[in-house]
Amino acid sequence: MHLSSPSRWPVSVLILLSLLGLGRAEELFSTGSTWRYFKGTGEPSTPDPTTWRTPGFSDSGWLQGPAAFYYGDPFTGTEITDMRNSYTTLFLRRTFQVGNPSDFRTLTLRAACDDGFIAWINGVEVVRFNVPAGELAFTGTASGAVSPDPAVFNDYPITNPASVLRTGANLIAVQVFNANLTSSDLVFDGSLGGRSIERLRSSPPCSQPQASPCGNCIPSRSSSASP
Ligand SMILES: [Ca+2]
Repeated sequence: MHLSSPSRWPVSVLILLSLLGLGRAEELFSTGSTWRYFKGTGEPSTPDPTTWRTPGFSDSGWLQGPAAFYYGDPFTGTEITDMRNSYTTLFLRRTFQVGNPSDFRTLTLRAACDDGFIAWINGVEVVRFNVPAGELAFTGTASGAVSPDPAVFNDYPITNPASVLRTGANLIAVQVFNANLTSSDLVFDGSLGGRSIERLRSSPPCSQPQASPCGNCIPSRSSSASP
């Protein structure tokens, strides 16, 4: 059966998708994206070690490269060749654009990580994987070695997307932790995306004249106003 564009689906179908938590998939950034990164030989921001997670922090002096950030396992991207026996953490930052935060019914960080990480969006912690509770310094470590090894991609759902996303530029910050200084490997790569529902217009003008009443007309995305 041929499925037409969601912009042409009846309103009843879109409402059903909304109730089911489904809708249009929207990727905010992909795996292999470019990030700014800072090697954990010291705190990335002082005197407040949390400032680096916030949008206003300047990371212009940080290194830059594509994910995955890794050593010791068969990934591609940015190899961190001096980490083993030297430092246990890596700090990552990147910006992404959001048209309308309230459009997102779900938001998921999909990540592969060895051995643990904490992620913040616009300074708000959204995911914590395989690390202890509380604030962790640049000398912190993961709770243990990750399994399976090499690491695989897992989904980390983020609750209440509209409360953490902003219209326009958004900042995601990630602190990656190795299990210990002598660990043979490390990796982090991730993508961010969610499900959004097509915008509905209450009194739509139909783009094409129709014989029947067009109370359920939905404008195509190309012809609708920008959010
Ligand atoms: Ca490791």
